[in-house]
Amino acid sequence: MTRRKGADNFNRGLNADLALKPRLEFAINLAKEAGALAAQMRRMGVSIAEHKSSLADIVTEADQAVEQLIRAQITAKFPEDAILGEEGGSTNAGAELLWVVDPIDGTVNYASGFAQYAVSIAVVSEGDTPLSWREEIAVVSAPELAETFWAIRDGGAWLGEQRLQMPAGIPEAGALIATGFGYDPATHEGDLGRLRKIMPLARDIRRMGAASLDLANVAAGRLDGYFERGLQPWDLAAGALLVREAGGQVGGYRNEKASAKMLVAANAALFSSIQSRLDA
Ligand code: LIP
Repeated sequence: MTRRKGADNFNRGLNADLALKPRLEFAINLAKEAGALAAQMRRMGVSIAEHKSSLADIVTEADQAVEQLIRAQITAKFPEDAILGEEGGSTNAGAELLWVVDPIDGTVNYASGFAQYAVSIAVVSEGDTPLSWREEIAVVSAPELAETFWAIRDGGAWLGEQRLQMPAGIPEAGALIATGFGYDPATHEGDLGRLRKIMPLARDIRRMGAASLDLANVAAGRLDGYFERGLQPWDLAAGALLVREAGGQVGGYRNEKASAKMLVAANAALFSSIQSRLDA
């Protein structure tokens, strides 16, 4: 019964575009396989391979190995598609469909031994930046939380076989809101100033360190909202579709799209309140 239910959910979760159906099933299985590799490498002990924008901005051997696995499998299965990944840049630019990959989102959590990290894979069309693309498929898989979120445009957002639908309104006790801070200490004063503006809306704040899981938790109704400046395209691509397909809104500052400049995700009421306060 479970298998039939799962298959029904899967088919119900597909939109009309049949080019996406094989990519969705493939992406879900690939994200789970990649997550298992990340978890296995951590059990064996991983080291920091390099530092990027600052001493705090790390890349582990697992980030590199997991992205290599993901790239190799996408290229083998869908050689006509393009890939944009956190560690390997972009390939096959100009293709109709672009895979946007964060091999381990929440790298600092991963390196520190926390379970809050995820493999984030999205397929987008019509552009190669968050300001131009349209998200088609999303998978966020957290191996050590045993949760895989997925979505397809116009086909809903799902946690495994459970359809996700965000609650409306702002809780009377205040909203549970997540945020994050960049690796560059020079940005912290501004980030804290924006947090100060949002705090009157919140019952409490969470800083969990993985944007894709913050967005997945908004889609699942565990968080009421999330905002963060400085996100990379691969941090937000999959999670943004999860939130929209669960009935939420994703954007940047008022009348702007989500980008490194700002991302805001919440239901309509809280989304508007957060944007108003950020503009103040
Ligand atoms: C992380 C994001 C997180 C942000 C961190 C970092 P990474 O991505 O998921 O929301 O606060 O600064 O950018 O580097 O772990 O892929």
